[in-house]
Amino acid sequence: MNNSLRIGVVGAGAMGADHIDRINNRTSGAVVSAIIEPDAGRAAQAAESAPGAATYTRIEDAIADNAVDAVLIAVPGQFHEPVLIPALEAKLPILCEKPLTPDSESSLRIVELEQKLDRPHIQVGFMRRFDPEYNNLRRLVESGDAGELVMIRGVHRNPSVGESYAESMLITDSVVHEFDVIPWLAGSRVVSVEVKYPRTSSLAHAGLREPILVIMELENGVLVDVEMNVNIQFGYQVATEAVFEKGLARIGQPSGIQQWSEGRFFLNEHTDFTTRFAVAYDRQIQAWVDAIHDGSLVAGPNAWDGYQVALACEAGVKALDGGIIPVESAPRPAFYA
Ligand code: ISE
Repeated sequence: MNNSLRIGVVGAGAMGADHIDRINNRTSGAVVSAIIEPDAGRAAQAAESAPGAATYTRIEDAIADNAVDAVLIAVPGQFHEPVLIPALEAKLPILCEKPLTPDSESSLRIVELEQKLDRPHIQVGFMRRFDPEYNNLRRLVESGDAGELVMIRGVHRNPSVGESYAESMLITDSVVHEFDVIPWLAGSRVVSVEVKYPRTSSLAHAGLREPILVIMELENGVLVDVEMNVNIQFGYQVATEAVFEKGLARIGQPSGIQQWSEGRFFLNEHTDFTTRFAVAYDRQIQAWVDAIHDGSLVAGPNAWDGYQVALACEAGVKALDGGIIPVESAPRPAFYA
């Protein structure tokens, strides 16, 4: 492999276009060599921002042409498996946007297929693990300086969502991130999920009962609550308070220039996830590219983590109808140690 890793980006929607820009303009050691996108208009538009990249409608053709050294999958989750399979069969390193696949059965199929290779090849795009504040909080948990972690209180707030955002997406599209990052922070897996409903926001469209409060119990006894709110209007906010035996830690608070003007005090808040997690996205892709260059191939959440998240999401979707739903899993195979 030469110094410039040739990446094929599958899907040239908003996320794919964002990754193409990131790879070509803010990542060292990599270039977008192919755009795989069935929509001709989108493909042409994306190609303009990726000089020299070939366009394909099928991943199989890019592989057959030997046009890619690695694959970044940014199509919607229901289309991941048909891309993951040929990419794995070609033994290519893969970064797959979340979720790995939409359900645990298909995620398990991917995990089983991947285990036929010599080592993990799939990194899942849970970018929060690359956010500097999450990194600091994890270091605090691991250090034990504040004593044992006892509880995690989280908020995940989006300004608004479109009519196509179905109720199950509160879990599968949004809380999916907490199902990855919380076990990683706390060093323990989710064993049960419960959902509670406060008053429903009148701003939620018909058929969407939200906000919700998601309660997770971790295997080590840490209790977690997450307010999931997709119509908060004022901006985008993902914040966490960790309660330790000897104190608290908070991340995700608004920061930056403080401004006093016309009898008011201002501190800007984010308006969407692309700015809130801009640094995390850049660091995630750079870490992945570096891992491919050094042969470790994966520098973050792997396919087993993606499978664990799929199991938690299934429990979460069931919990939308009430009850405390257990999350059961086989132990992590040594392959993913
Ligand atoms: C979106 O798909 C994301 O992944 C964002 O990080 C999340 O905050 C949002 O709720 C999802 O819809």
